[in-house]
Amino acid sequence: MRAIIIAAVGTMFVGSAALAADSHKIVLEAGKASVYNIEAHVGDTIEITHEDETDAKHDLYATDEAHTFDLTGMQHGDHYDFKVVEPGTFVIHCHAMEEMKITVNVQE
Ligand SMILES: [Cu+2]
Repeated sequence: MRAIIIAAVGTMFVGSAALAADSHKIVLEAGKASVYNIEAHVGDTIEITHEDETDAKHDLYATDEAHTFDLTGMQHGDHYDFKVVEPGTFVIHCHAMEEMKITVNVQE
């Protein structure tokens, strides 16, 4: 699974490179996410890190047209970074936990 995540990161970084871009961390820990709302700008990076040592599964995915990924099988220690490339709002869901929804609001 780790190799698949790294390969996906490679393609996601072909987005626009904005100056002074921020990064926003989502840490998966103790059965939950560290944030459920992210305010970002185009060119910012979202960094998802799996640090959960419980049995909770975090198979995060997003189906937004401009921000699509599926991290099914993510394991402790894995991480996935991607750039937000389009303005708008999308939600990162978790296949394993219906209540886990992280809203990302992207402005120009
Ligand atoms: Cu989860």
